[in-house]
Amino acid sequence: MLEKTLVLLKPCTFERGLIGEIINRFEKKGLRIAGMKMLQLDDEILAEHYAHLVGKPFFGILKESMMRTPVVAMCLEGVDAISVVRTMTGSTNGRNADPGTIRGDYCMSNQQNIVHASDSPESAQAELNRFFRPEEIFDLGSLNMPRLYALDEV
Ligand code: IDP
Ligand code: MG
Repeated sequence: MLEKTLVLLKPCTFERGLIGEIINRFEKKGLRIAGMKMLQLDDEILAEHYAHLVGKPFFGILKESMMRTPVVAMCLEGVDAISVVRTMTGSTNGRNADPGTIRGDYCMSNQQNIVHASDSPESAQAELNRFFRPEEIFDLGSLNMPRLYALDEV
Protein backbone atom coordinates (compact mmCIF):
# COMPACT_ATOMS: atom_id res chain seq x y z
CA MET A 1 0.00 0.00 0.00
CA LEU A 2 1.20 3.51 -0.78
CA GLU A 3 2.11 5.01 2.59
CA LYS A 4 3.45 8.26 3.99
CA THR A 5 5.86 8.34 6.92
CA LEU A 6 7.58 10.98 9.02
CA VAL A 7 11.35 11.37 9.22
CA LEU A 8 13.17 13.92 11.36
CA LEU A 9 16.82 14.68 10.67
CA LYS A 10 18.06 15.33 14.19
CA PRO A 11 20.29 18.20 15.38
CA CYS A 12 23.37 15.90 15.40
CA THR A 13 22.83 15.44 11.65
CA PHE A 14 22.48 19.19 11.11
CA GLU A 15 25.62 19.90 13.14
CA ARG A 16 27.69 17.26 11.36
CA GLY A 17 26.73 18.52 7.91
CA LEU A 18 25.01 15.27 6.98
CA ILE A 19 21.56 16.62 6.05
CA GLY A 20 22.14 16.35 2.30
CA GLU A 21 23.74 12.94 2.54
CA ILE A 22 20.84 11.45 4.49
CA ILE A 23 18.20 13.01 2.22
CA ASN A 24 20.16 11.60 -0.70
CA ARG A 25 19.86 8.05 0.66
CA PHE A 26 16.08 8.29 0.82
CA GLU A 27 15.92 9.82 -2.66
CA LYS A 28 18.18 7.20 -4.17
CA LYS A 29 16.08 4.45 -2.62
CA GLY A 30 13.08 5.75 -4.55
CA LEU A 31 11.07 7.25 -1.72
CA ARG A 32 9.24 10.34 -2.91
CA ILE A 33 9.53 13.55 -0.85
CA ALA A 34 5.96 14.71 -0.30
CA GLY A 35 6.89 17.35 2.29
CA MET A 36 10.03 18.87 3.78
CA LYS A 37 10.83 21.79 6.07
CA MET A 38 13.10 23.03 8.86
CA LEU A 39 11.68 23.75 12.29
CA GLN A 40 12.81 24.44 15.85
CA LEU A 41 11.37 21.93 18.33
CA ASP A 42 10.33 22.98 21.87
CA ASP A 43 9.44 21.34 25.20
CA GLU A 44 5.80 20.96 24.35
CA ILE A 45 6.16 19.17 21.03
CA LEU A 46 8.94 16.93 22.38
CA ALA A 47 6.89 15.90 25.42
CA GLU A 48 4.22 14.80 22.97
CA HIS A 49 6.55 13.24 20.42
CA TYR A 50 8.53 11.29 23.01
CA ALA A 51 5.62 10.70 25.42
CA HIS A 52 6.66 7.02 25.71
CA LEU A 53 10.03 8.16 27.16
CA VAL A 54 8.95 10.95 29.52
CA GLY A 55 9.74 8.94 32.68
CA LYS A 56 13.17 7.72 31.52
CA PRO A 57 16.32 9.07 33.21
CA PHE A 58 17.71 10.22 29.86
CA PHE A 59 14.59 12.17 28.86
CA GLY A 60 16.08 15.54 29.88
CA ILE A 61 19.22 15.17 27.78
CA LEU A 62 17.23 13.70 24.91
CA LYS A 63 14.99 16.77 24.89
CA GLU A 64 17.93 19.18 25.12
CA SER A 65 19.70 17.40 22.28
CA MET A 66 16.61 17.64 20.08
CA MET A 67 16.41 21.42 20.61
CA ARG A 68 20.09 22.26 19.98
CA THR A 69 19.50 23.27 16.36
CA PRO A 70 16.53 23.20 14.02
CA VAL A 71 15.57 19.79 12.65
CA VAL A 72 14.54 18.87 9.12
CA ALA A 73 11.14 17.19 8.94
CA MET A 74 10.31 15.08 5.92
CA CYS A 75 7.20 13.31 4.71
CA LEU A 76 8.39 10.36 2.64
CA GLU A 77 6.03 8.41 0.45
CA GLY A 78 6.21 4.98 -1.13
CA VAL A 79 4.78 1.48 -1.16
CA ASP A 80 5.23 0.16 2.41
CA ALA A 81 7.20 3.34 3.17
CA ILE A 82 6.81 3.05 6.95
CA SER A 83 8.58 -0.29 7.25
CA VAL A 84 11.04 0.46 4.42
CA VAL A 85 12.21 3.64 6.17
CA ARG A 86 12.46 1.89 9.56
CA THR A 87 14.60 -0.83 7.97
CA MET A 88 16.83 1.81 6.35
CA THR A 89 17.11 3.59 9.73
CA GLY A 90 18.42 0.58 11.67
CA SER A 91 18.47 -0.19 15.40
CA THR A 92 18.19 2.67 17.89
CA ASN A 93 21.76 2.32 19.15
CA GLY A 94 24.16 3.22 16.34
CA ARG A 95 26.78 0.92 17.85
CA ASN A 96 24.53 -2.09 17.29
CA ALA A 97 22.88 -0.97 14.07
CA ASP A 98 23.76 -3.03 11.01
CA PRO A 99 26.25 -1.57 8.54
CA GLY A 100 24.27 -0.40 5.51
CA THR A 101 21.60 1.19 7.68
CA ILE A 102 21.69 4.93 8.27
CA ARG A 103 22.42 4.60 11.97
CA GLY A 104 24.86 1.77 11.29
CA ASP A 105 26.78 3.87 8.78
CA TYR A 106 26.71 7.33 10.38
CA CYS A 107 26.70 7.16 14.18
CA MET A 108 28.18 5.67 17.33
CA SER A 109 25.44 6.79 19.72
CA ASN A 110 22.28 5.42 21.30
CA GLN A 111 20.82 8.91 21.36
CA GLN A 112 22.58 11.08 18.78
CA ASN A 113 21.35 8.70 16.13
CA ILE A 114 20.80 10.83 13.03
CA VAL A 115 17.13 10.24 12.28
CA HIS A 116 13.71 9.67 13.76
CA ALA A 117 11.34 7.50 11.71
CA SER A 118 7.72 6.58 12.44
CA ASP A 119 7.31 2.99 13.59
CA SER A 120 3.71 2.11 12.60
CA PRO A 121 0.82 3.38 10.46
CA GLU A 122 -0.82 4.86 13.58
CA SER A 123 2.31 6.73 14.66
CA ALA A 124 3.05 7.87 11.09
CA GLN A 125 -0.40 9.48 10.87
CA ALA A 126 -0.12 11.10 14.31
CA GLU A 127 3.45 12.30 13.72
CA LEU A 128 2.73 13.75 10.27
CA ASN A 129 -0.15 15.69 11.83
CA ARG A 130 2.17 16.81 14.62
CA PHE A 131 4.85 18.27 12.35
CA PHE A 132 3.03 19.27 9.14
CA ARG A 133 -0.03 21.28 8.22
CA PRO A 134 -2.16 19.55 5.54
CA GLU A 135 -1.12 22.08 2.87
CA GLU A 136 2.57 21.35 3.53
CA ILE A 137 2.18 17.79 2.24
CA PHE A 138 1.97 17.68 -1.52
CA ASP A 139 0.01 15.37 -3.80
CA LEU A 140 2.68 14.06 -6.17
CA GLY A 141 0.19 12.21 -8.34
CA SER A 142 1.88 9.66 -10.59
CA LEU A 143 5.27 11.42 -10.54
CA ASN A 144 7.97 8.83 -11.33
CA MET A 145 5.67 5.94 -10.35
CA PRO A 146 6.12 3.94 -13.60
CA ARG A 147 9.90 3.89 -13.04
CA LEU A 148 9.74 3.12 -9.34
CA TYR A 149 7.19 0.28 -9.42
CA ALA A 150 5.70 -2.43 -11.62
CA LEU A 151 2.12 -1.83 -12.68
CA ASP A 152 0.76 -4.44 -10.27
CA GLU A 153 2.63 -3.03 -7.25
CA VAL A 154 0.69 0.20 -6.88
P1 IDP B 1 13.68 4.79 17.86
O1 IDP B 1 14.16 6.20 17.57
O2 IDP B 1 14.63 3.76 17.30
O3 IDP B 1 12.23 4.56 17.47
P2 IDP B 1 12.78 4.97 20.64
O4 IDP B 1 12.85 3.85 21.63
O5 IDP B 1 11.42 5.38 20.15
O6 IDP B 1 13.78 4.57 19.45
O7 IDP B 1 13.50 6.22 21.30
C1 IDP B 1 13.41 7.50 20.73
C2 IDP B 1 14.76 8.17 20.81
O8 IDP B 1 15.12 8.34 22.20
C3 IDP B 1 15.92 7.38 20.22
O9 IDP B 1 16.03 7.54 18.81
C4 IDP B 1 17.10 7.95 20.96
O10 IDP B 1 17.49 9.21 20.43
C5 IDP B 1 16.52 8.17 22.35
N1 IDP B 1 16.76 6.99 23.22
C6 IDP B 1 16.06 5.82 23.24
N2 IDP B 1 16.55 4.97 24.16
C7 IDP B 1 17.59 5.61 24.75
C8 IDP B 1 18.52 5.25 25.80
O11 IDP B 1 18.47 4.16 26.38
N3 IDP B 1 19.47 6.18 26.11
C9 IDP B 1 19.54 7.39 25.50
N4 IDP B 1 18.69 7.77 24.52
C10 IDP B 1 17.73 6.90 24.14
MG1 MG C 1 10.51 5.38 18.29
